[in-house]
Amino acid sequence: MKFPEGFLWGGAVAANQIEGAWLEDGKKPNVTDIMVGIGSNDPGLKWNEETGKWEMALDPEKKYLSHEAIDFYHRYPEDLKLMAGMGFNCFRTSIGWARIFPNGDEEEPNEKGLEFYDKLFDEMKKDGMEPVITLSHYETPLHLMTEYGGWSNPKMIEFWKRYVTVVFNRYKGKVKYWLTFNEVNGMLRNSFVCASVLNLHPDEAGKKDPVHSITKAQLWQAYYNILVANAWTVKLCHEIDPAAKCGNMMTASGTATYPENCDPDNVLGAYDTQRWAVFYMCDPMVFGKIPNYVLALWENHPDWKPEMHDDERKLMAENTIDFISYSYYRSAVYAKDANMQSNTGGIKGKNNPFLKECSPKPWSWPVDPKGFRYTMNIMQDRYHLPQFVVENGIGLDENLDENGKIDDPFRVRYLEEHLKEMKKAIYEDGCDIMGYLWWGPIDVVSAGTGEMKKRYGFVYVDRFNDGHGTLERKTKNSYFRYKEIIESNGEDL
Ligand code: BGP
Repeated sequence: MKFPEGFLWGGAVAANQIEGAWLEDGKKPNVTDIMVGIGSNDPGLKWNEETGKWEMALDPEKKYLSHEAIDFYHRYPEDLKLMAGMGFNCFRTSIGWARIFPNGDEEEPNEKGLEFYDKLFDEMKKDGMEPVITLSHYETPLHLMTEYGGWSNPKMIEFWKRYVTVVFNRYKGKVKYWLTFNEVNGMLRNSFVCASVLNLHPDEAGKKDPVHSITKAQLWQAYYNILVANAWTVKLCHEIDPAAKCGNMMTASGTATYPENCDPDNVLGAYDTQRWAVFYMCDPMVFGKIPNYVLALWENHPDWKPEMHDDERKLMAENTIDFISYSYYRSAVYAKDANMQSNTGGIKGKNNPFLKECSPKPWSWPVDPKGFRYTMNIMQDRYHLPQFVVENGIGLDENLDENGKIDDPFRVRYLEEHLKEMKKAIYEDGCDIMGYLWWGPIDVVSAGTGEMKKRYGFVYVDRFNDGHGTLERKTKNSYFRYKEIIESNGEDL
C-alpha cells in the first residue's frame, strides 16, 4: 500500500540552525543568536547603565556555532540538490525575520534579505521542491525584545503584520504552505525564546535577571498577542495569496503523555499535561476562541488575565488556520510524584518500561512510534483538520568510519517504524495526513543544546562542537533508504 497521491515528502530545517551568516547583508541579531542552545535559557545580555537598556553581551568563553552554522546561506544550491536527490517534493525552512526587518521596527524591509529568500525559493522550485515556510522559528529580532519587551507588548502585532505583509506580497505564487510560529506552545517552559518575552523592568532594574523574572501577566499577555498575530497572519495570507494555505506549528510530543497507571489522579494529571503542553495553544488557533480552561485559569488568577479587545477576538474567530502542523519526537509518562520537566523533544516524566530504545546519552529521548500514531489520532479527532507532520527524527552522535562512511541503522529503523505507524494512522484510522518531514535531513546546529554533535541528518556535515571542520557534506546510508521509501511513495516499508 502506498501513501496518498500528492503526499508531501521532505525534510525540515530552520534559518537560525542552518544559514550562518548571522550578520551578513544587513541582518541583525535575533533571539537565538545570543544563546548556545535554547535549553540553557541563558542569553548573552547585559544591562547598560548609560542607556538604561538591555543589550547583547556575548560570552567569549562560549562557542556560538549558529553564527556560522553549516553555512547554508552560501551553500544552499549544493544542499538543495542533495535534498532533491532523495526525491523530496518539498523542503521546510524559515525566513529569518531579522534578515527582512533587522531591528524589527523599521518602516521599510531590507532588500538584500528579501533577495536571498527569492533566490532560495526559486532554487527549491527548480529542484522540484515546494517551499514550506515557517514565518518565525525562534527568530524574533533581538531589538524588539530589548526595546519593547517582545510579545507581551501589543506593538509587536503591528511589527509582525508589517513583516508578514511584506513576505506574503513578495513570495506570492512561490510559497503555498506557510507556518506561523514554530513550537510556540513551548512558551510556558521557555518564555524567553518560544514567546520572545523579556522583562524590561524587573525589580531593582539591572540587578534582577530579565529572563527568569518574566511575570505570569507578561506571559499570558504574550500568549494573547501571539494568538491575535496568528489570526492576522491567516487573514493576510488568504487576502494576499488566496492559493496559499496557512498552518500553525506545535510541539506535539506532549500529546502522547501516558498516565503511569489507572490511578484517577494520574489519568487526570496526564490529561492536564496534554492540555497545558499542546491544546491550550492549538485549540484557539483551530476553534477561534480562547478555551474555557484557560479562561478559568485567568478567573482564578485575575492578575494574570491579559488585556483583550472584542475586535481582536472577532478576528480570531474569523481567521482560523487551514491545517495543523507539528513535531513529534517522543512520548512521556505522567505520575503524580514525577518531576514533569521538558526540553526540545517534549515533556519528560517517568521512564516508560515498555519502550526499548532511546537516543544516546546525554539526550536519551525514548523512541515510541506507537505514540506517534496515538498523537496523529488525537489530533484528528480533536481538530478535524488536515495534519502536516513537519518534524520527526533522531539525533545521534556520529563520526565517519575508516572508509569515510556512516552506517546509521538506528536512524533507518526510527524512520521506518514511524512511517509504518503513519500508514496505519492513514489507512486504519482515517487520519488526514498531508505530508511527513524529517527534522534535520542535513546535520544542523541543535536547537536545544547549540551543538553539532547531535546529528539528525541523512547528510553528514564536517563540523564539530569546537567549531572546526571543513563543512564538507557526505551522504549517510540512511540517505539511500529514505530515497527508496519516497520513490515507492511509501509502498516499500
Ligand atoms: C524542535 C525544534 C527544532 C529542532 C528539534 C530538535 O523543538 O523545532 O528547531 O532542533 O526540536 O531539537 P534539538 O535540536 O534540541 O535536538
